[in-house]
Amino acid sequence: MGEVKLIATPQSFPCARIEWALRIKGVEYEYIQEDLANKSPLLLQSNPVHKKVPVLLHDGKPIAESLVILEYIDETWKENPLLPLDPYERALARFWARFIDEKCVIGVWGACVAQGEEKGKAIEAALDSLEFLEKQIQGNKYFGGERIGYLDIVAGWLSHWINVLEELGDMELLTAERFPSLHEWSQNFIQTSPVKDCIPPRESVVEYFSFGINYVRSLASNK
Ligand SMILES: N[C@@H](CCC(=O)N[C@@H](CS)C(=O)NCC(=O)O)C(=O)O
Repeated sequence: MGEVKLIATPQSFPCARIEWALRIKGVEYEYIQEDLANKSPLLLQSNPVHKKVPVLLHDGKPIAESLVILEYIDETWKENPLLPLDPYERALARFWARFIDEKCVIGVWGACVAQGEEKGKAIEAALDSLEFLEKQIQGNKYFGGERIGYLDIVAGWLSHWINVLEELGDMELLTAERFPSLHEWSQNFIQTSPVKDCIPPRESVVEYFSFGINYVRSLASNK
């Protein structure tokens, strides 16, 4: 199995993705908590390009970017597969994973930080992206079918972190009325094991995001 270490920050959902995957696989790992305000030499050496968490160290070899790490974990530890086995289904899962990060995460974050007349448009854009996920999950318990898979892990931030962004951005996005299937999925997902065992306390996520949101808003208002 080799030595597995995870450089991570508890409030970060890309990092939570990796913890969920390792636990689903039953892989033991050492958690190395990173202080993003004072990045460690280990993080800077392990991810010199982006200087971000998460980084997985497998026998000392670093792998960065949560989607890449998830695929590495799935290929390295075969039990409880995360990606579908069929090549076409795998391609679709990768497509939607990129959609989630490039459209949904960016869209919800954009709506959260937007102010003034930009706000309404930004919220509509985020809702449009979530609409696609609603269609994907309709009729299924999980994106992975009957059990949690790769896409559930990638979309997992919709089960906890989005609520904080809604509160801080003074907006409602993932409501049961507008997105009944996605909302139900998000409630189920967060209650499953091992997901529920690595969810950061809400107040700590509020504090974590508040810093970034205030910073981005201050840049926008100084323009
Ligand atoms: N695309 C990356 C995003 C990672 C990311 O944004 N990490 C944040 C924490 S959630 C970080 O390390 N931020 C530190 C910085 O930007 O300096 C992934 O999926 O791993």
